[in-house]
Amino acid sequence: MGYRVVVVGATGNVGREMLNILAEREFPADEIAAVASSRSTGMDIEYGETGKILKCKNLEHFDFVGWDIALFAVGSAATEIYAPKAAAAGCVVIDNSSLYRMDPDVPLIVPEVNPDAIDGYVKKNIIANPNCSTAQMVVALKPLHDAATIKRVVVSTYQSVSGAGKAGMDELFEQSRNIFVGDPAVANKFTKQIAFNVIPHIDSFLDDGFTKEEWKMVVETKKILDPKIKVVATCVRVPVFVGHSEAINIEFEDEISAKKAQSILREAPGVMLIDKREDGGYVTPVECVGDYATFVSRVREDPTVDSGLVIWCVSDNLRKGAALNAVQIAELLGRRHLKKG
Ligand code: 11C
Repeated sequence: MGYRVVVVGATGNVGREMLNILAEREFPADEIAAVASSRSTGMDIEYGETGKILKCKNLEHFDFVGWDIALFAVGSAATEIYAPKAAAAGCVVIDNSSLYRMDPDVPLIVPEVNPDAIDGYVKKNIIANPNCSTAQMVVALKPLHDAATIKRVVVSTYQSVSGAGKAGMDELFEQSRNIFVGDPAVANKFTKQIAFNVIPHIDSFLDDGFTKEEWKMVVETKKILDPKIKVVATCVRVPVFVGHSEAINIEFEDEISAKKAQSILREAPGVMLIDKREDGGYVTPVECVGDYATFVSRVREDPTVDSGLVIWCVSDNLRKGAALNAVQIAELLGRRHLKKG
């Protein structure tokens, strides 16, 4: 006997990837429901490449009773209404929004980093999935933290437009086309032109001058990996469709050489080290699309601190940054708590 699984937000970028990944990994599901807002009711949705078509159901009227797991990929406003309903109906919610991430009664999980924290899900029947830029960073940092204890992280991100949903991808496409044909590059989704440009602003501004995206990288890293680690981030939107990149400066308590770090990262779960120190011997976002790994390249020692490294980290933000991590959480939940068969 398998699970009855709901994907909420099944027509969005992340929801579709959730369905693809559930199918790819042959998640032991007896039944899958694709659920979205009323606009999409009745729409045909592919269950990965299985050839199976799911008819989209209306979230407003969906009854979560009898369903085991719901993967939520909708905004915080809809999550706030429907996630507690699903959880109260006995369906465990794995939520991709930022709503519950910092709730002390909700575990925030990256399975390669803090799998044991999942046991806390029983308090609310909800598990949070981190922000995409945090997820890939903590996968890369975890093995290095275990080896030499990280004190401080300075990260600059290069985030793709798919992080802002389909509207972000459409805006990059439209603006690029308009610029080529001499039409105005109108900005709607982003605050400035994104085509052939970079924008140092993701999510809303906070009183201290940081953005919420930057704040999330700080607090989520502390919750998932270690509250003692200091993090400062600059998050930047770049004209890339899929794949977030990060330049990460890491300061350690203990000595760690670049060579040692490379050998640790080579063996680390979820990490793929591609670091040839030659032309093209590193990973760029277009190469990570559709992959599961968090890629690490350009590992080198930082000569400006006593013990420090600089790394380049790239991952598919819709996969490890969202849908894959959510499905891995569902797999972990199944192994530890919701055993079937
Ligand atoms: C972006 N990281 O690239 C964001 C998207 O808190 O889950 C995900 C926002 C979040 O725009």
